[in-house]
Amino acid sequence: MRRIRANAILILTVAWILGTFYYLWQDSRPSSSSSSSSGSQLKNHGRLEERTLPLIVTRAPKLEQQGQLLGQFDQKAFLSSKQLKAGEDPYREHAFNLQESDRLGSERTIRDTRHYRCSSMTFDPDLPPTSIIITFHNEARSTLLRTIKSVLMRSPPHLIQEIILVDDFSSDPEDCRLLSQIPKVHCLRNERREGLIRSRVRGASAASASILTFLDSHCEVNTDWLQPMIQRVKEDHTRVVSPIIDVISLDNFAYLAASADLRGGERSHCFTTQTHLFYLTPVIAGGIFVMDKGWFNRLGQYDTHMDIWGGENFELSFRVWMCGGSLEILPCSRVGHVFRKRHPYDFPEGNALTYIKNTRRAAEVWMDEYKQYYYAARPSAQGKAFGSIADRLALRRKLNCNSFRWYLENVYPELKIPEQDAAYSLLKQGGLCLESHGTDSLGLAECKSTPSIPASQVCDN
Ligand code: LR7
Ligand code: MN
Repeated sequence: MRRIRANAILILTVAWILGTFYYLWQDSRPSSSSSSSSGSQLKNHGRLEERTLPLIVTRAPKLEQQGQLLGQFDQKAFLSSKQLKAGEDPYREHAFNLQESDRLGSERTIRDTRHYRCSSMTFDPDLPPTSIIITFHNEARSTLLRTIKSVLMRSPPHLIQEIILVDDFSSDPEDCRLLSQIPKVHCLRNERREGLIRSRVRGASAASASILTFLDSHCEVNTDWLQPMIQRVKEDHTRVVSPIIDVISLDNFAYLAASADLRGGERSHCFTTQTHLFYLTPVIAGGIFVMDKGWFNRLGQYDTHMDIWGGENFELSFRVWMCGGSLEILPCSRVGHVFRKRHPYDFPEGNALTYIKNTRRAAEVWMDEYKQYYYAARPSAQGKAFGSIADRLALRRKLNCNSFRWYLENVYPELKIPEQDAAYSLLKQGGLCLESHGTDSLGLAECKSTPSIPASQVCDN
């Protein structure tokens, strides 16, 4: 009798140990370094942790599929005819390590950086297709081709209506011509340098799908990046949605997961709708987003008097919110981007003047009496030319948009005003701030000031 009892206890103990192991294994399966055990219930808490799937990678398509992906396009010839010469500085031309990028070739597997629960999301079977718009000026061939191939490889084919490249008067017209040989890819070449803002408007006008997707020319999209964004825009065409932007190292091209808490402007609201999780954000980084084409046009596309680079993301962000739309970041959508420390291309009017012109236009049209904080943060902008804004003011009246005060009170109540650094924090892109480097250059750098919102407030409603 005693022996039976001892056996029973032994069996129960073993079962309990096995059960505990199984439970722990289940819970930590996708996790490499989970710090909290309570916050993992995405459905209950709406909070994402940095849990990733180290063993599951996004697979490259098999060789036979590649032929179909690229059609007549000869990628070997395309890449090999323009490689770094021995002894050349690999950073000189593109402000990233070209040698490393070329070494990677036209594609690679990358880690699926999403929260593991994202992989069980479901989407409408009848999502509408999108036109992908990529503008580029003297982009490296290997990064540009990886951007295009990642889209073709990691998107459901029926969702890609076309990829529209806009070659912003790059030195070598062959890039544009050759890439057009890839099925679904069209390339429009500007006859003069226009800058990314007018180039995007040109691409958007040529798009035949009802949904527009903008990408920089040195990105790699990750697993199932597109469906969450198209789903949200399909449900409400006034939503403008962005992915979480992962970092591709400019030195070794490692693909690094960004924190799921990183969002434009520090807005701290996170919501779940059954399975679809999103953050509202006051500002988007600006390069990677999905927007309904009709809504893009109705809202006035972009301010086409802005040149080359900069400021258009603030202008678009203010306009979307103030004129009846919303901005979201979707943590289940991930896209990698090569962040650089300097611009590798020239600004015909100079870097600083161009940036001031663009941001002055945004401030003058949209910021009302709060533009004083912009000028306080950037005194050198006073008196600099910014052209006529009559058309944009007329657009604002026609669309009957809300005031900037409304935007601050309703979209960004966390922003402290009128502190001296208020405008400074308005000019932030995620964790990056605008900084001046010397007299004639502006760039994005890690913010020196700490954000005004404590991290603990992030996304725990
Ligand atoms: O004259 C130009 N013509 C162009 O077509 C200058 C640039 N470009 C292209 C360029 O090839 C690239 O594809 O425009 C794109 C953006 O230029 P980058 O990559 O040199 O600059 P960036 O990465 O700093 O760009 C960020 O800020 C810009 C401000 O105008 C735009 O909003 C970009 O879209 C934006 N990029 C992103 O948001 C990507 C994610 C970064 C984050 C967070
Ligand atoms: Mn970029």
